[in-house]
Amino acid sequence: MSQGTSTMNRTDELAALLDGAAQAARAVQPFDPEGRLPMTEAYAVQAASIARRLARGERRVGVKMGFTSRAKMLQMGLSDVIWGRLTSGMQIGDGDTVALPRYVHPRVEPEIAFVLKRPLVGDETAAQALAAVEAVAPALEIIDSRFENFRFTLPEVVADNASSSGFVLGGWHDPRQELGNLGLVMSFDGRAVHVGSTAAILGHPLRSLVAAARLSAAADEPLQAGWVVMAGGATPAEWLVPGSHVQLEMQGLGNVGFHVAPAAEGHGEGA
Ligand code: OOG
Ligand code: MG
Repeated sequence: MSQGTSTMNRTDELAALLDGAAQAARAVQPFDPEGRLPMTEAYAVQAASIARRLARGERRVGVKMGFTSRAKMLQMGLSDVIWGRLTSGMQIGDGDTVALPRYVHPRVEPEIAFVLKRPLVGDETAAQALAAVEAVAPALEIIDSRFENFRFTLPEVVADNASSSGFVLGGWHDPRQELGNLGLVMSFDGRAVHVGSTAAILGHPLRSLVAAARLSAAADEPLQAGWVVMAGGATPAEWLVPGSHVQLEMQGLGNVGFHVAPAAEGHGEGA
């Protein structure tokens, strides 16, 4: 034992770095630009960074899936499905206003969310997964990579909780309806910026829920009743614009949206 030096291991160091970057809304340099960190290590960093949030009083509320659509894979240049952990501190109310200084370089993407009425153990079919769903809602995810220029390797983005930063849920609806090809429009100030379909999410968003159940169970954190699962972006993500109103309209499921506060004047960097 060496007194006076940090006893933190590499996993905890990286978790502290990323958690600190999220809290300070300040980007960090890539720490694994060659993508050499094993995925198990990357997920361990993610778990340790979430543990820091839970220690500050946030609650675990679910899972988010990433790179479940070709649009997102192409936009970010990565092709493996990943997942991240959602906490209560990330939820933004439908219709609320978000302040940009809270983020490094936020983007928004249209998703669909499930809330569970029963746990899922991880080897379910789509029909079995659907039977555990209490309700579905249109949802928006605010992603905010903690890496400079929103550029990262696969282990880096996994360690960074899949860029997860905020999520907004619309009204809940009965899941026993067509979900596999719902048209959707994401608009800024009433102008459509992306048009798509839930079919973009692994061909059917229930496949994303099945994957979430499998991956969570494999990580010894099986999906719980009451948890929310965000299925992944159906279109490319868009930069948030100061002073704008972001809205998602989804066929059969209604709208969800939020406001972006206008850029503050007279507040310099590092304020
Ligand atoms: C990683 C997160 C991907 C999704 O829905 O595909 C994601 C990123 O794009 O920064 O949330
Ligand atoms: Mg997403």
